[in-house]
Amino acid sequence: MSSLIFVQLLLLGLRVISTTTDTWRHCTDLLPLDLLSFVLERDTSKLVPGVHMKQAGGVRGVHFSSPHTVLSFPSSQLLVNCDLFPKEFSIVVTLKVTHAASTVSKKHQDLLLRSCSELQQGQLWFNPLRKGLYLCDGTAWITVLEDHKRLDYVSEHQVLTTSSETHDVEVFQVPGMGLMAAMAHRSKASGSAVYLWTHSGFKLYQNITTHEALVWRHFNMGKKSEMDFSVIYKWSKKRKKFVRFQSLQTYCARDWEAFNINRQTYLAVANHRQGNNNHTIDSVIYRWNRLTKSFEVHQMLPTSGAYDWEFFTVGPYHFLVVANAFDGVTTSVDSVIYVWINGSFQVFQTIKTFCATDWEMFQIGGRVFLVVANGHRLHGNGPSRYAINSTIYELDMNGQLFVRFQDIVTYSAVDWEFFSLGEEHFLVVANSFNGESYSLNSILYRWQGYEGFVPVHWLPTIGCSDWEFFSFKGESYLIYSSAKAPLSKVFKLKTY
Ligand SMILES: [Ca+2]
Ligand SMILES: [Ca+2]
Ligand SMILES: [Ca+2]
Repeated sequence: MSSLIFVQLLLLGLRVISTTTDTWRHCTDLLPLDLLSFVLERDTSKLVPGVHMKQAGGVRGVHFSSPHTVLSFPSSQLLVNCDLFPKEFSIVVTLKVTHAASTVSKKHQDLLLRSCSELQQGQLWFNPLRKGLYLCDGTAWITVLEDHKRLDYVSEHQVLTTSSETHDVEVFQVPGMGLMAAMAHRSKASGSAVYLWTHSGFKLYQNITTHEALVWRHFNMGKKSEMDFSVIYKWSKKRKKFVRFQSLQTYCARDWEAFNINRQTYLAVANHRQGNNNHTIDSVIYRWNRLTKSFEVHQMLPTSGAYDWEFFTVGPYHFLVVANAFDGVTTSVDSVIYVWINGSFQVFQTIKTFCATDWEMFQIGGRVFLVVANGHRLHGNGPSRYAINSTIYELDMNGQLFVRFQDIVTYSAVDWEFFSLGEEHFLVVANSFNGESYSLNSILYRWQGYEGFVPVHWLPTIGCSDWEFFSFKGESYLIYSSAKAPLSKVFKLKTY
């Protein structure tokens, strides 16, 4: 292993929290030290066995082919006038790893991991595959530094046959039960269903026979009549089932968003359409009344073919953004971001969207982003365009406005899902239709800072209607539902 590593520089920068014990002193405020200078002779022609000087790309480095005892030196040379090893320290290592090193099999790596014995005690080992630095304590390699897990590839984990096509999937935890998925199925005959996560994947747990049902805080699909009801289901701890809780009048409800402001619970419903063509109607914010134990109308907000509500909080501010899809003539309509002021939502900003179907808010570092899924461009009786931009906006903290950050071409996008794996951030888009086919790729994008989101994986889907990310026992998954086939697929995100 060590023969494959070309060490260029090894520095020990000591930065220590000052602590004093009675007589034993921790080493503190030490200057950065060049560790290599302690083991290398100034005259490079007199190097100890197993050590060679190397030149690569104009940089000189040291090549260790085997550890040798003459390379050790007493710690008192480093830690002067103090007794205890520093509580905090950083080691800066610059390594040149040959191609062969990065292709060492994992099995070989594990063998090396196990070979820590008393002989190696105190030795550091850099593993280029795991990008980790380890210290042998005499029996095992203890992690000093290890890189966060990264997405390697995506594998199919489960193909779940469902009773019918599915509009929406929601994954959530139920205490005492585990991970569950609620799916809004299209067929009225079979209704919607709740699935429970098992070691082999999701298994049917409960059918919700009430057609066009809503599971509380989790999902809903509306009915295509002028007036309809959405039903709130509540998890019954005693019966271990979702039970009917409250019915609310809705108009082709497309989405429910539950949120809390000042310890009050609210529900926002996206009323899509009244009758066959009236899209400019009110959507409703409900508030939970603790006394009557029911949801009551709190505020009505005008919407145009509303598809989605997204609630989010930035510092002390609460925002609610609606995805407006259609006003009866065109899909080029304003979607509206509201901000909570004195107990109600007021317009904060309007953004032009094209059949907006989903808003997703996410944060990277201290930055706040909003991404919209644009479905298609349509005006009057003209043709529809499905390959259009969906746009990521960033909140400009100074200007206090969301500004365009990145355009991404999507194909009748119906959902964006943001998730993080270790230090990496991803967006996956549900592309549903390209004008000819429902069989097309959903694309996984990785955050690359200045470059924005860059496509990294193409996942074949059929009539994709929704993506959800979830984690279970340290493993990460993505599930998608299909509006065109009676199946859902679970993908496992393989990391290294
Ligand atoms: Ca929503
Ligand atoms: Ca979404
Ligand atoms: Ca989703």
